[in-house]
Amino acid sequence: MDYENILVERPAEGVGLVRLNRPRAFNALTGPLMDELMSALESMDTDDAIGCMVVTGNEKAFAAGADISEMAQATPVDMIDMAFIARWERLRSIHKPVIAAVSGYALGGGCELALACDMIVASETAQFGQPEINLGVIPGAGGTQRLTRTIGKALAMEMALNDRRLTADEAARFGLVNHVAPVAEYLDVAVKLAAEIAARAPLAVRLAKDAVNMALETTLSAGLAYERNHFYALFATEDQKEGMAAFLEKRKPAWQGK
Ligand code: DAK
Repeated sequence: MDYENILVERPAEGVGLVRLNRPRAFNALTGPLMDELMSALESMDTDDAIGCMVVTGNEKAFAAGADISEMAQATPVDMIDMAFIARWERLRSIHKPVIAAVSGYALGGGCELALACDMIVASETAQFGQPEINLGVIPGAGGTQRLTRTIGKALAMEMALNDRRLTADEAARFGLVNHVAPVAEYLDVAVKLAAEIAARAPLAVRLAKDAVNMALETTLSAGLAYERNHFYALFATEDQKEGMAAFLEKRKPAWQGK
């Protein structure tokens, strides 16, 4: 498929990579760019050759937020008609893991896009922020909710109310980021992590992602029951039989995704 705002690659076995590609606007997330990103991820999600996806920008910017010129004159009805919300919600329906590889600016919707991914690998220059307050609005794609759940109320308040930015090291310290690497290496680190996950039992990976995400949605009792049901369900798979047999026979498992 031809895309105008993203680049799609297969940098390693089992890994699909999407590069946001509007460098002159710091990858500001226009509607067409978001549509292309979601279409690319959805097509990778149903591609048996791919087990994990990476979304990245360039060294200077992951993304500087939603495109302000698209929103400047909008009414509330325009925002709803633009299918703004639906576009972003599509990310929540992706079953395979998505890793954000972030360098430079991850601001506003850019920060929220990274937060909506399953893991974040950051370069040393990454900068996470919710500067919407400077525009007379607030985060609208999960910033107040996902940040608060991840880094806690105190810092989330400061980010949303006073444009406090987090460096990569701070983001790692507060649990927002999985790994920090030099600019020259962060994408390789993300792709290596994705390749490792892609080589694992696909159905177990999918259910593990789903169960971890459920922890953000529900009570502990309901979450434990949800986890247990996923655990039981995996005993209906060939991969569970193979994984346990391989352990007992002291060999490497050969996953089928069945
Ligand atoms: N939108 C549009 N253009 C942008 C942009 C953005 N977010 N960020 C940068 N650009 C453009 C600039 O307009 C400029 O364009 P030209 O003038 O060259 O045509 C070009 O990129 C270079 O920017 P600067 O000249 O400003 O470069 P600097 O190095 O001085 O500064 C910067 C770089 C990234 C620090 C600065 O551009 C900046 O602060 N950008 C805005 C960051 C921001 O406020 N982001 C939050 C936007 S609001 C929702 C979904 C999503 C959202 C809300 C709801 N729903 C599902 C409901 C998201 C909202 C947002 O993200």
